[in-house]
Amino acid sequence: LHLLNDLWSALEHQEFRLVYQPKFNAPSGPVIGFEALLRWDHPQRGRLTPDVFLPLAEKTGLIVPLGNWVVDEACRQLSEWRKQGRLVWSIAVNLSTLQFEQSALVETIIATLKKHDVPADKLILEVTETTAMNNPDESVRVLTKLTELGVKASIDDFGTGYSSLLYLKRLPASELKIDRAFVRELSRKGDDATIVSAIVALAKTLNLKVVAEGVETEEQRAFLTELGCNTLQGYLLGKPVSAESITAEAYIHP
Ligand code: G
Ligand code: G
Ligand code: MN
Ligand code: NA
Repeated sequence: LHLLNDLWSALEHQEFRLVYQPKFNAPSGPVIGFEALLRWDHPQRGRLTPDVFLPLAEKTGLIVPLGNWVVDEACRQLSEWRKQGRLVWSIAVNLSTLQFEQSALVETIIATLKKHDVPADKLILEVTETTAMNNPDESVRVLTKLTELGVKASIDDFGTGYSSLLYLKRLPASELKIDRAFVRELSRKGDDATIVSAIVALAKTLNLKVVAEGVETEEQRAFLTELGCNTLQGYLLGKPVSAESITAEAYIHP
């Protein structure tokens, strides 16, 4: 398809953008940071979401330079916010499997933090459970290096992969993100509530924070808080928006 040709030039032509979705302390606490989410402003097709082009980027290897651009741009934006006094905010970026497994990852992250003068503990790397468990020994090794520097790791889409609890215990992550699938149909009686409780109990045992994503209703917000989730993210609380509109909206917190 043409999309494949366009993909290669898109990075050079600066067609990629990041939007930012806020993360809040449960149940209604301050914004603690943002997740950066990639968009492609295609000159003919308009704004494209990652499901349309990320699989192509993975297959062609473009994901490595593109992923490096995401980390760079997110850190640049965070340093801008820090200059405006938003010193508590963290920034989370999603890493694809190929990006996570590139040999230069640790060096690239260190160089990017330094370039933008961002403290390591304000950067969260979101790695899906599936990525983390693809080569678990290597994941433990890489995440240990990164967390020793202060960088935080988040296990994304948790509950959709096949985690070895033995490895999960050894992974130096700081949070689990419960997949949206368990939040979507959450009700006080159903299985999903039991699953969320079990994930929260597991996280507590492993000393991990729990993030619930995909929070769309007040009922979900209240129940997820009751179940012990620490952090909430979802359309109810804030959609992904441009950096400009975050500055304008001014989520004001010390
Ligand atoms: O933003 P949206 O909800 O459309 O994201 C769809 C999927 O794309 C999610 O699984 C999300 O984690 C992933 N995604 C969004 N931005 C990035 C990115 O910068 N890098 C990688 N690897 N995945 C991303
Ligand atoms: O896999 P990951 O958690 O990185 O996916 C993030 C994706 O989820 C983003 O593309 C974002 O647009 C989407 N998202 C965030 N909050 C909600 C929500 O409340 N409902 C739905 N349907 N999607 C959401
Ligand atoms: Mn994510
Ligand atoms: Na997720």
